[in-house]
Amino acid sequence: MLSTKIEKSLNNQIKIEAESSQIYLAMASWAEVQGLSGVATFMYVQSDEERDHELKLVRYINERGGHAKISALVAPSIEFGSFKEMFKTLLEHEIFVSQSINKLVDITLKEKDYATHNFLQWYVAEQIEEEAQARTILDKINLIGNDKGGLYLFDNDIKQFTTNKP
Ligand code: OFO
Repeated sequence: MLSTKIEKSLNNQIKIEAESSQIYLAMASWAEVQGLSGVATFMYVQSDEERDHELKLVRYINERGGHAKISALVAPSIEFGSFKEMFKTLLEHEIFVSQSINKLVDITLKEKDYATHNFLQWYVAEQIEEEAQARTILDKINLIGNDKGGLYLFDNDIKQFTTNKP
């Protein structure tokens, strides 16, 4: 059985994962309109993954006798300036999510909820991977600079990030 505090904190994380999915969907749509089809494909996959993270939490809360509550979401931005700025925003958002997961882990220890602590380890590992991926992509973008040919290749290459995932 989940304590009220843990249930509330996990429900808050559901909202964060759902908002992440919406943010990446908005990025996918923006990239598609810009003609960056590879970036759009990547972002559509990221959006789906965040929805999976949300569902995993919903199922866990209900399985442990709590009630996963689906709430209203903050609307994402619909313009992202340049694709470099968009990936910077993505990295900053992933860092924010990692901090939120860390706080959750901390609460589970204070509440002595070792089952939820164990459940959250998957999210800890996922955040390490997602932050590292965002940094790798930003490094590549910095290498390209303003080179149009480089951008074309980047847009093509980024699809591999979606197919190389375990
Ligand atoms: Fe939900 O994995 Fe990143 O944000």
